[in-house]
Amino acid sequence: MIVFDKPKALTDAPLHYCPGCTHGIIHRLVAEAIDELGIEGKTIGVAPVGCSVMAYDYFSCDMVEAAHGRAPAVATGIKRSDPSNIVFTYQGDGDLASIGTAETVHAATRNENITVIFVNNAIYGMTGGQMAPTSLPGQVTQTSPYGRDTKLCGFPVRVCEMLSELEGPEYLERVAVNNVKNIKKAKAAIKKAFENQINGKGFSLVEVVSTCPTNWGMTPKDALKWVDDNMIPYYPLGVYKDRSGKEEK
Ligand SMILES: Cc1ncc(C[n+]2csc(CCOP(=O)(O)OP(=O)(O)O)c2C)c(N)n1
Ligand code: SF4
Repeated sequence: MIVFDKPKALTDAPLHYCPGCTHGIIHRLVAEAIDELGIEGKTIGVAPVGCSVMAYDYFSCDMVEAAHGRAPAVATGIKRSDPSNIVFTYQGDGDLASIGTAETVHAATRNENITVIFVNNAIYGMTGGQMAPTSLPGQVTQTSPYGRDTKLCGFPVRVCEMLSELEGPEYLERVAVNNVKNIKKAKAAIKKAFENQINGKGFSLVEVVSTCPTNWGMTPKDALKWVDDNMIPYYPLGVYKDRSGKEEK
């Protein structure tokens, strides 16, 4: 009897992520939601530029590759051309909160009926660990070797808080995947973000606080602790907007 298996919405391709990187966990949660909601045949994902650029090899649904940061605009086109499609984007923080800020804000304010999975690991992973808009004050990166100086580089962008000021979006929640309890909450949030789209409710974004042990210069275990000690205090978990559920932080 098989008690644990790969979700059907993931292909058999081995993931290329570094040891301890939580992109893989987030892929799995998205795939489980697709399986459980029975939407694989009509789901289209939009892959970003970043470490998860090859998401098109990992999800077994149809996938489209967007130019860096443009995934919400591409998803808008796919969804509007045939609203029976279930469309999700999967984006890192460099992709969504830096080069793609405009697309993110405008898709949210239009309340586009899409699902956005936003992976915040506080750094540019793929290109070798440069400072991201989400890098923490004082965080050492390749481009802030003495730590992020907020006088020089400004403060980190808190995407859920920023978007919650807009009237448009239906649902914004920040979750983490650094322990079992958080993974279970992340799964529920991701599933809800897809359910909202199925029910025609509109723009649903789940920010997942993630790890990059390679560019943080840590062991996988220390990276999970760093999420608790540094990321979550700066990026508090919770629901930031839920227009139908009326549950707001
Ligand atoms: C137009 C354009 N500008 C810059 C790049 C270089 N680039 C590739 S990935 C990336 C950052 C990705 O970081 P993030 O979105 O945080 O994802 P991660 O790799 O951390 O998962 C950058 C700047 C590019 N590919 N295209
Ligand atoms: S560089 Fe960072 S984000 Fe990219 S796969 Fe490795 S650990 Fe994950």
